[in-house]
Amino acid sequence: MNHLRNCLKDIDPEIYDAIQKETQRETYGIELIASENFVSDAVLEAAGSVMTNKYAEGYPGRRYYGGCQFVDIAENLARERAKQLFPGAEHINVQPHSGSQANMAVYFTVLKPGDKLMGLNLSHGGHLTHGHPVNFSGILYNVVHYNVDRETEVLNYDDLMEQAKKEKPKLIVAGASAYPRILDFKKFRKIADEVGAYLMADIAHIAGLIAAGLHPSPFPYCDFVTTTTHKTLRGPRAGMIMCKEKYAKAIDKAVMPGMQGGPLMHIIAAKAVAFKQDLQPEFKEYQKQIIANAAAMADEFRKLGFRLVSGGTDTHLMLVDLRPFKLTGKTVEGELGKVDITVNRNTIPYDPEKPFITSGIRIGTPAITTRGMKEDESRQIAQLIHRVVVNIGNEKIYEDVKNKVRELCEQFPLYQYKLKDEYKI
Ligand code: DSN
Repeated sequence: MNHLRNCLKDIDPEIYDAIQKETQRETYGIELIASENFVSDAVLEAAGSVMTNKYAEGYPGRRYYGGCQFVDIAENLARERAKQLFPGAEHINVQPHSGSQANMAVYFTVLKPGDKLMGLNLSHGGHLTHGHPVNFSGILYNVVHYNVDRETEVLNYDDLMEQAKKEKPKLIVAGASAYPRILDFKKFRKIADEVGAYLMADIAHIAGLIAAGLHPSPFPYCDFVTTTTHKTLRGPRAGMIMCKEKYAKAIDKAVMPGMQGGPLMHIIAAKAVAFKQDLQPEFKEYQKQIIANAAAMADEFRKLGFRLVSGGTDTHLMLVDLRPFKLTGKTVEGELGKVDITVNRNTIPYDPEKPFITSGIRIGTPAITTRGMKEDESRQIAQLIHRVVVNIGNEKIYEDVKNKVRELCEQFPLYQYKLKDEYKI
């Protein structure tokens, strides 16, 4: 970036070193965390720009600070492009700092403390902000959780209807962070209508698939749709709210001044850049490849003797049950880390293990697909994971797997030019 003087190394060598080592980790490792991705250079440039300096409380054209004429351009572009990406959205607010805050703003708009919220249990694939007792959502609201079916491990919409009729929630949250199957927003709407509830979709994980038309759209069924921008959308780490026009004013007020002060204008600029890239025809091909890679990897896992929650995946992620190998998520996460494969441990539905241990790992393909990997590499990765799983503690095998990981990463390079010579390995 030519407006920067590359002075970090001199001013703060410790942070410089940590950033280079993170670059090294991303460059030479296989990233399978389903909620992560790698942003483009253009997104990174906007996120690291001088727009970080600007206060802009308010909205474009109606700010509480002077000098907002250029950040207004960024926010207007982010909103317009998001609208093109999600044409069903009547109103968009691009200011939430994160997905959690996007959810918070919706809750603040329609719920009062003590009101009833119905969301998917965290241990069945939901999210902390869907009512977990240690999260603000569980503390402020009267939460009822729904679960996946014990046999099929997918949502049973008839059961959900019965539960909603009994509980009469004011808001139903349709969304997940570890659910490998399609969400049926139309059925959620029917349930919400039956009990007079608001319906919010949290599409943080699947936003890219939806934008590409590869997952059923939550529009027009949902009153509110929240998302993060850094997962399948491949933008900066942040959030966004989409809603029906009739809630526009209330949502904007809930975000600012209700919940946030100054928006992060450098991140909003980076969102605009990401959305521009998401509107290109290649983005749809990218999303298709994410799904194809997940399907190939899931198929390979099954052949290798793993059990997949719900039997497989329709999306970018899968939940791998490790009990057939008598291993826990914690162990496998740690051992895969030793060979530079990054995953996260995850509870599986009705998990007998504690959430810190878990019986499963969650695996997603957005990041390896960004590197250009395809079905063949996805199958190879499943085989590498299997080799570790059946050879726990075997240093020789680990060394071999680590070399193979390195070879794969070199075939599909990432960030080489950002890695300074002394950090190349
Ligand atoms: N924590 C994120 C995830 O990993 O899925 C969800 O926001």
